[in-house]
Amino acid sequence: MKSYPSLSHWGAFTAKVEQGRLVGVEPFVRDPHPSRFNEAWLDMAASPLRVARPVVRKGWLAGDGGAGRGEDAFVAVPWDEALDLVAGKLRTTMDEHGIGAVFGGSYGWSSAGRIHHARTLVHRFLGTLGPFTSQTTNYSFGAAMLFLPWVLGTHRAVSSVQTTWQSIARNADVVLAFGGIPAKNYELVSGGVAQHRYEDVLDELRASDVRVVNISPFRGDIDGRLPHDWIAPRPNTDTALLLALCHHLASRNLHDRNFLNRYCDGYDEFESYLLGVADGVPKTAEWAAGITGLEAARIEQLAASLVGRRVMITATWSLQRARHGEQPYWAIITLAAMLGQIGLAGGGFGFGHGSSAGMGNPDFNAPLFGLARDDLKAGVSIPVARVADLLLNPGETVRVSGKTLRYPDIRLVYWAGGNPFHHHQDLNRLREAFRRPETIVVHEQYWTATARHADIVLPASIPLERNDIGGSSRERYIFAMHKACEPFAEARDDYDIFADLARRLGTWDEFTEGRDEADWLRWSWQNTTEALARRGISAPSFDEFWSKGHFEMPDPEADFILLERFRDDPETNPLPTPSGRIQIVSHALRDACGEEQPGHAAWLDPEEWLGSPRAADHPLHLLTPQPARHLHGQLDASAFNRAGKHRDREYVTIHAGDAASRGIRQDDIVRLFNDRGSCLAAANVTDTIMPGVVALPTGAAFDPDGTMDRNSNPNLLTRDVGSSEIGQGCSAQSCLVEVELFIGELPKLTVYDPPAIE
Ligand SMILES: Nc1nc2c(c(=O)[nH]1)N[C@H]1C(S)=C(S)[C@@H](COP(=O)(O)OP(=O)(O)OC[C@H]3O[C@@H](n4cnc5c(=O)[nH]c(N)nc54)[C@H](O)[C@@H]3O)O[C@H]1N2
Ligand SMILES: Nc1nc2c(c(=O)[nH]1)N[C@H]1C(S)=C(S)[C@@H](COP(=O)(O)OP(=O)(O)OC[C@H]3O[C@@H](n4cnc5c(=O)[nH]c(N)nc54)[C@H](O)[C@@H]3O)O[C@H]1N2
Ligand SMILES: [Mo]
Repeated sequence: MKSYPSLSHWGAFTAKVEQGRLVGVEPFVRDPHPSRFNEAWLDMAASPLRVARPVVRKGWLAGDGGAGRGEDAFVAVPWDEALDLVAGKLRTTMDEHGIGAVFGGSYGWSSAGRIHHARTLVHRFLGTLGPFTSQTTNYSFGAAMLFLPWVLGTHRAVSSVQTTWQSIARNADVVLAFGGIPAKNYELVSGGVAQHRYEDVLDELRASDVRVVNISPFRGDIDGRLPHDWIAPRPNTDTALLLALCHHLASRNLHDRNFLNRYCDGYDEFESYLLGVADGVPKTAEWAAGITGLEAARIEQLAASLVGRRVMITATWSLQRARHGEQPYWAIITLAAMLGQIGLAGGGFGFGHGSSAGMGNPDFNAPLFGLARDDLKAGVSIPVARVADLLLNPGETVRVSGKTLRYPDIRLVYWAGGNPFHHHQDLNRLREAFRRPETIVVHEQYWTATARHADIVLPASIPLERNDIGGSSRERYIFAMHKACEPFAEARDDYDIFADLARRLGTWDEFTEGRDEADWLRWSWQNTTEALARRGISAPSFDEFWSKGHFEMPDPEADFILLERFRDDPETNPLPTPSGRIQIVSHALRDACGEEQPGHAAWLDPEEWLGSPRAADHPLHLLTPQPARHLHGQLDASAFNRAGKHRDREYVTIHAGDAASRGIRQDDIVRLFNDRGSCLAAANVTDTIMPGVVALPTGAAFDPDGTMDRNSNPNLLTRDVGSSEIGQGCSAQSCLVEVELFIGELPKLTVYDPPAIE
């Protein structure tokens, strides 16, 4: 038996290989609480769902214009023929319509390894051909990414290092955790968890006696082992609750005027909205009660409990994956500013504690290098979540954070390392959008729904089948990833596929820079070594690193606290905003981002929520949290994940009262539906979710039958609309549905078998 170090987003491990086959997976010895997801490799490495050879859709060969996508059979073709077809189609598309007609945004998580990171490689390859159409921001925190620069000057408060848990535990009196601190999210981090620390975070908070408040529709968003209070506002109404907390402070003159004067801009204008001077509606606890469904007294109590205390306000990213998802974040910044503790240990705010492993870790800032090339600029770049709009509306415009983008006419779509039929909202609409282009090319390891909707599918290797270097800047270790097995069937590395295509298209030199995998590994480590040297940290030689399998980052000297330097000296370290301070009010945003934006944190109707007229027909608010037993659409088919399902359907969590009134009992199969579509799930009846709210995690593979999904993919139901003109982020969490008992024979799933290949 041979052993090879490797890495997934959910953790580092040693692959045990016998006669070329993976037979065991041992977690990284320095990971105190390894993820069980690793087990899934045992059946996923050589799963029947692996794409085995290049295939082309029959209808595409017959020139059906895309009509049969998602339904046709495929024909297997030799690699050379497949590459000729792809290169030929790229060439004719460029000749006839220009490279802007090629869409290569290719959003998705790809691999933990940085050299073989598929999405980076798509961009690098298409970039050698010219300014192709791409995607910016992300599904995770896209709304915040474009919003925060208006208020803080950059999006680092959501995209970069967060105030450490250690400093919060030591210094905070109260943690208000919007969206909680869900254990499941700590299973992984983009780039790979080195050490799962959720238990440590719980221990630190428990030991320090800090009062933790879970503000979320779901009690389980904080592990029961950490004593905490639970406050459950209706989904998408956090802004109203936050405004009422602000109102409590302002109306009693308990806000920190010194902080607001010295560090913020525009408070007085915001206050006139808050007190109702501007619109005649004071944002009182009574007012917020009508929106959030909480009792006014409870809101007053919560507000009073913050006064004179050191308060840390955290929010998960889910709050902003919603219609007007920018507003709760602005309201949090505003409340934190009124409390006056931004930049102090144990105070202020954080966006992402609770959303993935590594959040709140010490600032390791591990330097990792992949094959991105900034000199190969993309052309038009749309916010990721506007993908269906792009394909459906060529020539139309969209407003994004004060700019106008025109959607190019897309003829060819290229995807590698992502699964839009997992990640996008309103999949019936996406299906229609995916019928528009002339050609869709996908590299995949597995027969995902996206691969099934493509014209040419090229089989890609998995990390165990290639050498790489991986890690997350947030984690303590950088990892060597050794090739443990030969590629499955005819699978190839994305890098080699692109190199061969580049050769056909005359850009091989530019794409490869003359390097192969071995050269890139050394190049990457050399960059890491130099970056570390600039910080006075010495790294071992490549060979030493490679044979040891990991490199340990030293502990940073100080605890990271968000905006500490600004707090210490705002004159020397101003924020890159118009005022140099925190924009409690932004006239620039108001003027740039459409009529509905008042230019400060405000309650804006999210349209699909429990207080809207639409709730008459679809009275339940559907949340679509990240799945507890896998990563997005990945590992869905694994035995490990399927053991957590019931009759091969995902569980939907529903309140006992809502279940009883619909005649639904534990484990019953139910149908979730609205005007956009429907899917099936198994009922998990509980009182840990608030009445009126149901939660169906993402990730079940889309198995369409007309407009319904035989499986449990919640994106049949979610709404495909931008968060607002500010962020144009995804609004997955603003969605109303009805749930009913499913009667009849459970349809047979087809998506866990490969499609027909001739
Ligand atoms: N309703 C709803 N929808 C959501 C969300 C939500 O909260 N609610 N969350 C959103 C969020 S935050 C995210 S990040 C997205 C995630 O969306 P995605 O990142 O698109 O989801 P994954 O399933 O991780 O897709 C990655 C795909 O890349 C493939 N892959 C991995 N490695 C390689 C490789 O080396 N080469 C190639 N060619 N392929 C590879 C995998 O097999 C997998 O199919 O989903 C979003 N969708
Ligand atoms: N196990 C596992 N972990 C993951 C992932 C995975 O696929 N699997 N994906 C990773 C990725 S890509 C990302 S971006 C992060 C996402 O991280 P998050 O966005 O934090 O994850 P979610 O599970 O969508 O949301 C967290 C909780 O927010 C609550 N919530 C939803 N809407 C509201 C609301 O309106 N108000 C309040 N107060 N609470 C609300 C829900 O109850 C939910 O459980 O997770 C990462 N972690
Ligand atoms: Mo994400």
